[in-house]
Amino acid sequence: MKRSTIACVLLAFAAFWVASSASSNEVRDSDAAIDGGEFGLLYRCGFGPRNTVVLDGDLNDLAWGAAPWHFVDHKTGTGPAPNDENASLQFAAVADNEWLYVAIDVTDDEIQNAEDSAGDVWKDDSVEIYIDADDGGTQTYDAEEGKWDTQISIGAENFDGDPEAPILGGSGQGPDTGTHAAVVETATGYIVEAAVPLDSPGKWDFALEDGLVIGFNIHMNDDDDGGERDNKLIWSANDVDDQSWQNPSRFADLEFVSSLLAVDPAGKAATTWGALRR
Ligand SMILES: [Ca+2]
Ligand SMILES: [Ca+2]
Ligand SMILES: [Ca+2]
Ligand SMILES: [Ca+2]
Repeated sequence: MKRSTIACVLLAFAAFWVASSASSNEVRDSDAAIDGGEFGLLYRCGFGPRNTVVLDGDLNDLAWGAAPWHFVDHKTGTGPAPNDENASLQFAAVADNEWLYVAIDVTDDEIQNAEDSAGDVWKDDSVEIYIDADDGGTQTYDAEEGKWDTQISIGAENFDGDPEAPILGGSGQGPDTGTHAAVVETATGYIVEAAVPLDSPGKWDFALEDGLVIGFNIHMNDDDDGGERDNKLIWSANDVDDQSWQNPSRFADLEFVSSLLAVDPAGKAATTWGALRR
């Protein structure tokens, strides 16, 4: 084989590798000391008193840097997009003593956030966080304290809004869960930085401990040209028919794992997550 031919073949392989690796679902453990779980089935969420996150749409919080991230590519869901630049996301979750924080870093090429609001925001650019308080996995939503199921919809209509009073939608009284959220536009899409209260009166009151499991899912709605939704991405591998909004058996799981951010001796910055038991 000529050298130029070999070079061409290598280039083709490299291009294929880059293309395929840029669009594959994966769990990114990064600096996390805890195992990140299993894509589409389990997210392992570190909890500890130092995990407090500032809701400002900036993901420079120490807790985000140490959390595992799950990357959802453009093909995963009931409405696949043409490529990751058009629609994809990565998310992470951490908890302190009061809140379950969820960060969703969305890649979206065209923002549509002015046509639909709150309960109809699934037709515009938006994300959805799902909680099944007892991991009951029932076929319909429970509306009983401790077993509560909910869908919390957060749209790009919240750009630069008040994080303590976001416009929310969702079934199972999602807007009444007490969830806060900051939503900001980025060069490649938008970021949602949300906080779901661990105590939502009448719905749930989580006492976090190692191994506590709740039902959990993340969705992304993508509208690029106005009107109806164009793409729908779904993290949970159980949700093959976009039924999470009314069927908790489609959710995956979130497991709480005790983890303290370890502070370096100078006390300036957390450098890693120590698997320190309290
Ligand atoms: Ca932040
Ligand atoms: Ca898009
Ligand atoms: Ca339930
Ligand atoms: Ca869009």
